[in-house]
Amino acid sequence: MTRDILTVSPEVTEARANGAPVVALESTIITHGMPWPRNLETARAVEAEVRAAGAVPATIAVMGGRLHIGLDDAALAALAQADGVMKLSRADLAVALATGKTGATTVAATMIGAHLAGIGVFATGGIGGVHKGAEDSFDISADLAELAQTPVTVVAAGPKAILDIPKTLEVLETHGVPVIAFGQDEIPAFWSRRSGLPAPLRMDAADEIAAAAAMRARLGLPGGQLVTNPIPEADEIPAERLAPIIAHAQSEAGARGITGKAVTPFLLQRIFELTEGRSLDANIALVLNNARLAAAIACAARRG
Ligand code: PSU
Ligand code: MN
Repeated sequence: MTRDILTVSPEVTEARANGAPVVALESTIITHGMPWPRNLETARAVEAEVRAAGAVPATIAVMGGRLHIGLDDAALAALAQADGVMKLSRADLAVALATGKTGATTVAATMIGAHLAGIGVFATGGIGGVHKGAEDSFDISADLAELAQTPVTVVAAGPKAILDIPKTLEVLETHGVPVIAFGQDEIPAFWSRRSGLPAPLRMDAADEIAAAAAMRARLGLPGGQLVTNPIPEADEIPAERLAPIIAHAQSEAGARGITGKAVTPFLLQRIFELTEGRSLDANIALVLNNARLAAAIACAARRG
């Protein structure tokens, strides 16, 4: 049914046919989340990390009117350097495909692609959430509604500190999305291990996370799970150090009238500049860490 829409790479096709573990990866982090050339280096390193952990990586993107599940190195390199790539969320996916555009998938659109291809585990850096000031802007990422309806386990390093983390947790709870902290009692906050907020749920083992996803399916509950995996200690930036930098970037975004899809990329770029690149080093370390955990969950799901 989706054969005329999806282009599944030979490696992912083979893995799916053999029931081998596959981990989906998003592409917006490559095109809108990190600067060239470290975006490509990171995309390659994340794929290598998934392989080293015994799973097959499937980076997802829209190219030439098709939804690609698994990119070869040439496609990855082209995407990382392309100009004017669309940032695709649930709302944009059909338009981009129908009009032959090139687009990078956000967490929401990557979940849709993964599910269409039968992939149940996905690693990223951070998810979108409720932005600070959302009571005025109504800026709430479509990633949250996607987690409520599409059955994919998403491994992220927690909501970014540019978001309103308590409100993000409230929206997820309202929508019945399990928010699981891996190996600690507190929700991690992306660049920092701690947020000061207790996690709604805690799990300590990849096989239990895989079992929980399977149990959701048995119960007939729609939607996925959000696994928040703390950044390794050696790579974290303490929340106190980042807070004034984030506040500064946010007031600039407000003064320049940045809204909608442009907000997250603008803030990430300014925080990169204001931390002299430290935020990017941390971002890369946490994505690799998430790739390892996602691969372990995918391997456990296969055994389960
Ligand atoms: N986290 C990152 N870098 C990113 C993003 C998240 O570290 O580039 C992207 C993801 O693709 C996420 C999207 O789905 O930002 C959220 O965008 P918005 O807030 O516009 O929904
Ligand atoms: Mn938004």
